[in-house]
Amino acid sequence: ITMKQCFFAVDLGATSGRTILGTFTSNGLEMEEVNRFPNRLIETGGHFYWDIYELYRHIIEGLKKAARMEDVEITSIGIDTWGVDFVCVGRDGAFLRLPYSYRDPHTAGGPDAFFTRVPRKSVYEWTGIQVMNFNSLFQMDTLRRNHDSAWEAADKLLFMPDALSYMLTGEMVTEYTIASTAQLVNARTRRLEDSLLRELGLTQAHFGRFVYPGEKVGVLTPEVQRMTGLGAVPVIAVAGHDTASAVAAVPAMNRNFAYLSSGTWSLMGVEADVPVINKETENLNFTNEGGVENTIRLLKNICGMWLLERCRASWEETSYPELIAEANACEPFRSLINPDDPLFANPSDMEQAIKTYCSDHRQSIPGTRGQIVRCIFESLALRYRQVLDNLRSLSPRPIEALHVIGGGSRNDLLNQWTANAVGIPVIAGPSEATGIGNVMIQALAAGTAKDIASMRQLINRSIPLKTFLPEDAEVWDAAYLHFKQLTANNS
Ligand code: LRH
Repeated sequence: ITMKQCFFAVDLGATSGRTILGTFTSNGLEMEEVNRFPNRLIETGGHFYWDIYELYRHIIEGLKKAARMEDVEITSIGIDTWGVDFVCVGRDGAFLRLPYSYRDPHTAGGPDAFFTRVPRKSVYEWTGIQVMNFNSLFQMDTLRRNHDSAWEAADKLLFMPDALSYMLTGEMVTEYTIASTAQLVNARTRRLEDSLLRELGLTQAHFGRFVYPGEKVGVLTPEVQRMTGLGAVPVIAVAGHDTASAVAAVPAMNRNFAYLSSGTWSLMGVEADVPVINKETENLNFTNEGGVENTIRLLKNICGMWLLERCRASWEETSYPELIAEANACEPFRSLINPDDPLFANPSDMEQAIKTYCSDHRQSIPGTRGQIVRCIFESLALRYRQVLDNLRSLSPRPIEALHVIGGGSRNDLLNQWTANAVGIPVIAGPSEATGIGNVMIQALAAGTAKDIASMRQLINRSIPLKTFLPEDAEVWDAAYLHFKQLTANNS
């Protein structure tokens, strides 16, 4: 048999994870899922954690399965995860506690506490990162203020993708994209910002070797080799931040586009060559995250499918097609929410939180499942318009199309409503953009691929995409006016 040269991508989101084999053939890029597993918040003792050991076990299972495939040769492995969370590592190299989840409320008020010591303006000028309670900067400062025992004993801090790469290789790195979204990187020097580290009582020595996407972390430890049946396969630091990996895989033929990476979060933005840090981006609270090939992702976090994921959990995980059909059958624009209202950050009952919001804002209260889902989708589409309008004035380039990528791009109804709301064509797919971006960086590292632009064209040719053209402009314009009133005073 001829062996297929495969790249093994580990892609972990806040609600699910998967491992994928990617390979280049004459037909373009082929992706095959190896295993898929849930990722859950664990609530105990008043806190929310992630089970990193369970995630590691699933990765080992995936590697074992891939090792047994007869025609597969694994060239390298790359890991990307959701942003901002990290593990404290002790002097003996062991993890000190399960990592806190960014949904843990302990960071409430964290930014303001930090800004009493360092002006908000300086923090934004250095990092260009959107201020959110859960940014690692504020998580770390919260642990410091609380004299958290794991924090006080920590010798090293490893972000999620780097921590998992460490479990596989024994090597500690700090990868640029994941450190950037943490709000610890200076957007211009592209290194950890010492003035911020100092305020946290840290130095560069508290972090692993600083690497950029495409650099090698190390090779599988003898322990992992024994468990999986693989050899000394290299682990590559891909774009460790899932959003950076996803945006690398936008199948755009030119650069006049905006993207919407649609998963638990909706990340909407444009690609820039240099950070866009000014009064306007600061006031609108836009972020400048470090991306691949020296690009900057000028974007905004929008609460995304989290709203629906949480409702679904209390609806016995009713299938998406069923919920979408129910929403489609309901009356339009009956009630709207601001998806980014703090009420929705981590409520114990999402359905109730949506009802409460509607009642507080003197609107009809959605009663049925379809009404709830319709309210979520219409509100998201209108929020996308609001953010895209802002982006138009901030973007260095014209925006001619919106690329929707990630799991949420499979939702035809929401894609159509998004097109209606934003008034430009929506191009949907690939739904596995994050995994594809992960594979792309590994292929670049291996020399199999030339650059991101040519890879994007290859994806465009090898993956079926769907285009949605705007309709019903008047109805959506009217709804948008209503939405703007509802969300006045929010950015
Ligand atoms: C999306 C994401 C996003 C972060 C959030 C914590 O998965 O990485 O970019 O802001 O998770």
